[in-house]
Amino acid sequence: TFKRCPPLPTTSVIIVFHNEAWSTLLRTVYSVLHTSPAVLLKEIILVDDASVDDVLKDELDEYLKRLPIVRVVRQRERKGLITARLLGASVATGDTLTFLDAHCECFNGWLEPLLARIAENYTAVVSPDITTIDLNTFEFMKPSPYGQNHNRGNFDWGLSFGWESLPDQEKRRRRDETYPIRTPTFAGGLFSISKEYFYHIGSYDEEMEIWGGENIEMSFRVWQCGGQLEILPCSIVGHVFRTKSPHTFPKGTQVIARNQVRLAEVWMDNYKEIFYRRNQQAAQMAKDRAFGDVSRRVELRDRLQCKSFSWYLKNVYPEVFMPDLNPLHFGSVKNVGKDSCLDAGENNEGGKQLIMYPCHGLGGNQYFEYSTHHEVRHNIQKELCLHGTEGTVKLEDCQYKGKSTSVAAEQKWELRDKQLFLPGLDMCLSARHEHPTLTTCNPSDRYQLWLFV
Ligand code: UD2
Ligand code: MN
Repeated sequence: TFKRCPPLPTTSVIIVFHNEAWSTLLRTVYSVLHTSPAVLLKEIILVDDASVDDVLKDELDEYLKRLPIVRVVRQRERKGLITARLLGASVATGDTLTFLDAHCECFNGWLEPLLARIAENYTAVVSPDITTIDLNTFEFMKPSPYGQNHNRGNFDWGLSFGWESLPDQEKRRRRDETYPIRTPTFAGGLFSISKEYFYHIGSYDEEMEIWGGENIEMSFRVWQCGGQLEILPCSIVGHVFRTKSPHTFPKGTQVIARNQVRLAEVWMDNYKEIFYRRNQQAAQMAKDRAFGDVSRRVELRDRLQCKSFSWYLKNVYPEVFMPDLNPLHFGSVKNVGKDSCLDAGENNEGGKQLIMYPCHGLGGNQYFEYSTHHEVRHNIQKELCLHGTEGTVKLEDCQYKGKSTSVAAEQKWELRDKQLFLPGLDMCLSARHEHPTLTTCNPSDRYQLWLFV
């Protein structure tokens, strides 16, 4: 077949910001101007989400008079990046929309691959390969020669976004280094989409507030409703990744959980329960129906005849780890003698001892499941199991990984009159010391009694 070069669509670059530093904001703007062919760049729209920094008001307007292709629109009230992006989109005149965070640097040649892919496939929602701008030196990490260790986006059952390397199946599917990478989720800040398709597919949930969750919502929605989410390795943009959020949350950080509940209610079917078990705050909101009205989003899902969440898992993210839909017990594991809870401790990705910590009832590091295979699993980002050896107890990768594997003796616990008994070693879990340990079973020792609460 003979393929013709498609004419590339134009784009409106939309950059939302709240109290962004002048230097990083202008660096983003100039990098777009210096790298985008004039015929493709319709405009740059800066959306001010009610910044309070004075320089971002008159001084910015004054400065931008010299760059007529750049305009500023302002959201009067601080409502967050989701409605700010919607405001930007509503005034955009390009064929496509290209969203960027306000602390990026576009690398030479970044734009054309994004637009070419949309020209080829109207339903493709495409992200550049995002490289790091150093948080301290603001140095742009030059991309390694194309084709090395690409990452794609995933999510965990706490509904946080994460990166992972490509599974073998995806590596095999890509015929060469220019090939789009299919990604289960995207980071959400840097992407291009046909403007018409953006609205067709439901733009954003405009009742989501401030920050968070909208990228996972859009990821599920695009895939379930017939689109494709891709990372294009030939397009490179740098981004300043921060270690903690610099934003204020006028209504508190529970808006993040609220955004997540909204997306879980609309897109995740029964799988939402897996999330709720891991986030008690979200579970409570769902129970009290304190997440606003989602009926219009449900209507959208019906109207577009979107597929189920189980279709998404099976076809888009078959590598996902699937916790039990119905574990025997779940929640926090409270020790009777110590009146505190089993806790994974900070950043325990396996290999570390656990701690005892006051029960906070939020899930997270204190979330455990007693699986149908009698493991005690801590499984939010990874499948970690309570692993007992002579003396110490740690979290380790679960040995049981499905059909052709079996549960290791070190990870198989019996719940016996509130004792967590490890038959393989004939010992019981105890909270008598700083870290949970294994000791000789003694049913009258209250430090050996545990409750799932
Ligand atoms: C990531 C995304 C970000 C967004 C977020 C989840 C990338 C590289 N970044 O976090 O785009 O999808 O996940 O919600 O994909 N902002 C406002 N109003 C606010 C808060 C933020 O306008 O109330 C602006 C902010 O100035 C920035 C953009 O929104 O330009 C994204 O915020 P961020 O940079 O703090 O998010 P990030 O990169 O941690
Ligand atoms: Mn950012």
